[in-house]
Amino acid sequence: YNTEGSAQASSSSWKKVNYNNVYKDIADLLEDENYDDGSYGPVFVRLAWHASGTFDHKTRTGGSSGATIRFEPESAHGANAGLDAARQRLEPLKKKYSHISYGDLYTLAGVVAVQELGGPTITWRPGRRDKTAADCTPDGRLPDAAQGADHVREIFYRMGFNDQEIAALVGAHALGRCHTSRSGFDGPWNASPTAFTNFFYTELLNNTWVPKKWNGPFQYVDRESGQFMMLPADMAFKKDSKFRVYVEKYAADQDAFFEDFANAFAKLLELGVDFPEDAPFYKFKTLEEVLP
Ligand code: ZEM
Repeated sequence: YNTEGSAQASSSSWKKVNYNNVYKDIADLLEDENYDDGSYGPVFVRLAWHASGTFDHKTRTGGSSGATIRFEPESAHGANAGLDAARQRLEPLKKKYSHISYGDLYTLAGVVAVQELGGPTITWRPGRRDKTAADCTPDGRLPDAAQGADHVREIFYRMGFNDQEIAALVGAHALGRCHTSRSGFDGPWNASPTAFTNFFYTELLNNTWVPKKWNGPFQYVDRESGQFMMLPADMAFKKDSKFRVYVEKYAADQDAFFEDFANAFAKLLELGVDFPEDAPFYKFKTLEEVLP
């Protein structure tokens, strides 16, 4: 991809792209039996989140506009380990749709993944403009999995989220897994890591989580099977009484989770973006809804 650090040329480039076609092409890239649990969906969601979650509302820096996650030093920040797999997978679409910005491509990939894996419809707008390597955010803006509720609040309040939104967003940990080669942590959160469900909350509440016995970083595994995991930061949502209210709500009510996640995720992907006034809102249909 563009490693020269050049920003996008024209402010109206975004108008030349058919985003319904991009949606379909991203959806076609999800499945790969040789990658992880068979889908790039989870790592696309993580890419969209890490491209966006650098936002600081006080300085109005960071966020998905700019797509500085593709440049060093940001791409090499510890939290972003492994996300090159997602960026490489999407790169052919940047070639095919030359007028799309990386910021739009990465955030749209998160939307496609959530929807195609069975999650809610995410309202999305185009018009992010790519920046240069000079605009990379400093290390430390994304959450540290080894820490607890105070740290999680500090990080997400900086983006402008409240406790309810934070608790809804972390439900994305129904998807995917931890990789020892990336974060150092190990394992999936549940038995269906390629389906968007409210299982983060049900597993968190219904299992007994015990420290994993290993030489790796401190994490939890479920006592019964030892196959599923929780990060220390995940456990904070069970221990913290204010977060726990939402965990219980979302465990009991998948529709409430889907609605709150859709709103919070759409907000995340728009943090710090100055959209063109005429940028339309899209609600994409899934492939299943479109195809006969
Ligand atoms: Zn995650 N996340 N995350 N997250 N995340 C990982 C994986 C995934 C935290 C975290 O440290 C980690 C949100 C919030 C938080 C996803 C989505 C979202 C991993 C494992 C870690 C360590 C990485 C690896 O080894 O590959 C922390 C501390 C969070 C705050 C409390 C939010 C918000 C997300 C989206 C809305 C997803 C989908 C994955 C799985 C990635 C994959 O490759 O399978």
